[in-house]
Amino acid sequence: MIHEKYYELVAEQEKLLSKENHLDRTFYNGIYDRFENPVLTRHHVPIHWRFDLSKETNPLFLERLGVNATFNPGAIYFEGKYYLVVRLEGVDRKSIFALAESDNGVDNFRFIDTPLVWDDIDESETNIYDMRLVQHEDGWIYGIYCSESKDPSAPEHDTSSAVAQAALVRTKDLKRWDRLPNIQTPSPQQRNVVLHPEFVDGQYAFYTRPQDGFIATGSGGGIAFGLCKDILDPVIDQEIVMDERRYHTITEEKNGQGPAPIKTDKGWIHIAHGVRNTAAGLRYVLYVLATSLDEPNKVIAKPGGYFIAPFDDERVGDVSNVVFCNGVITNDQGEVFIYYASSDTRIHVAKTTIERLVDYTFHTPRDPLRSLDCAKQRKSLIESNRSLLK
Ligand code: M1P
Repeated sequence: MIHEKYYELVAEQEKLLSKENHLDRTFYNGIYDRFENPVLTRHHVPIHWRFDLSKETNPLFLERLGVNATFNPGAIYFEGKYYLVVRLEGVDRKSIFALAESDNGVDNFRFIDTPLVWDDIDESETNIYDMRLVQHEDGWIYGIYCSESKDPSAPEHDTSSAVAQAALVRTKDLKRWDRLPNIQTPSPQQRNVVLHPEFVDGQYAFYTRPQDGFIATGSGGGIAFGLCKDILDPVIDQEIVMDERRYHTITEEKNGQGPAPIKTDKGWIHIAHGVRNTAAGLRYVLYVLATSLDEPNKVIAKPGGYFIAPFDDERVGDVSNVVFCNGVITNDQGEVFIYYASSDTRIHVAKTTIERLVDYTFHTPRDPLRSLDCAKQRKSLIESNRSLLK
């Protein structure tokens, strides 16, 4: 027999799930729109994913498997719907992947089926997160995610050192997933590995992020690019940095590719994250760059500064002052839905168009890298505007 409290909670939750999400009219930059509400929070997770509904085994109706956060989703437009593969973090700190769907991409997202599972080929794998979903021209949908294990070389008293690797799964229907071997690179640690959607020189192409340590990239210089002949034995022999991190910029501490790049007439547009250190800890923002259509590792445009930064309430959460994006969807009308998480806690959408994104990418001035040059850059904007305002 189902506990009566279940129906009360479902009715209450339905008000949240069916709530329309409207544009946030208090925000304007012309580049993208924000929405009033997050698209997914832990409160959207179905009641029957958290509670034992039986009155016999759960007479007090206690939550048995709580959820701490929903964030960093991979995204794909599939058979007319917007899908997110969400990083769902339990109260036990482990992240799992859960599929949510929506008809319009901005509201009414609902978790469906059950969390995703596949063959368990690596006993040491402890945590999994941040999936990039890529519809590749070979016909498969690939999911590349971070697979984290305890560092086997850490001394016994060290219970926090970890090793991050890039794991690979693929599917044709978002239901059945095949696990492929982990991607091997020359780097001791990897996160933010992303598959390019097209073959390059007849090979699979990946954006990687070489790093020496689990948190700090060490000698890892930025977002890199590498090729792999066989996706069933994914080995990348060489990683060449294409977008380096840099002193006194938004990428001073580290950076990483976000979702797979968006193809436009002008070039591949990449959304990435940049990290700098502050007295209050790391600050994560999103930035944009474009690479050449023929050479997707050749940067041809890079607007200065950040594209999206933590805004108002987004600043606060489990890991405050963070925005992170690993999912974007472009629909047939040229609308672009950028799914980003704030402070490792909840998921938002920002909406733009290919036209606006191209304009932003190719016409926003680069970072001049020095304060006096920044002052001259702004002075020249003001002076040309003054002549119009006269
Ligand atoms: O806590 C902020 C982010 O930290 C990591 O980002 P990066 O891979 O750039 O080091 C990831 O753990 C990411 O999931 C998280 O949002």
